[in-house]
Amino acid sequence: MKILIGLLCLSFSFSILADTRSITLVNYETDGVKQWLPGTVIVKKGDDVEITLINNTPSGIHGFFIPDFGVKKEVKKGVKEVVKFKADKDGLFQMKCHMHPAHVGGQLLVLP
Ligand SMILES: [Cu+2]
Repeated sequence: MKILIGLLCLSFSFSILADTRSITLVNYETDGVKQWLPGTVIVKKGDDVEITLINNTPSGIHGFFIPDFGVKKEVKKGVKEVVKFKADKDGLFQMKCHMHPAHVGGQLLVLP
């Protein structure tokens, strides 16, 4: 009986883990061009998404903003930040720095 309960708990844990997508993005700067890399994040609709952000640019603080999911975080150089959200709609969505518009662009693809 204990083995059966253990197996049930184990399979339940795996089912939770299967729905969580974790990824780390690093902000690099080359010749004045700043980019969160990888620049495209792909998840599935319904996933719990956890993105760790590391700012490695010499120019200092930059933002990470996904307007369609209400994600907005300022990331200081050398300070790791984590954002979490539920990918509750499918489509292609913009990721960008909200502090210095028109740079640090990227995209979030949520598969149906
Ligand atoms: Cu910026």
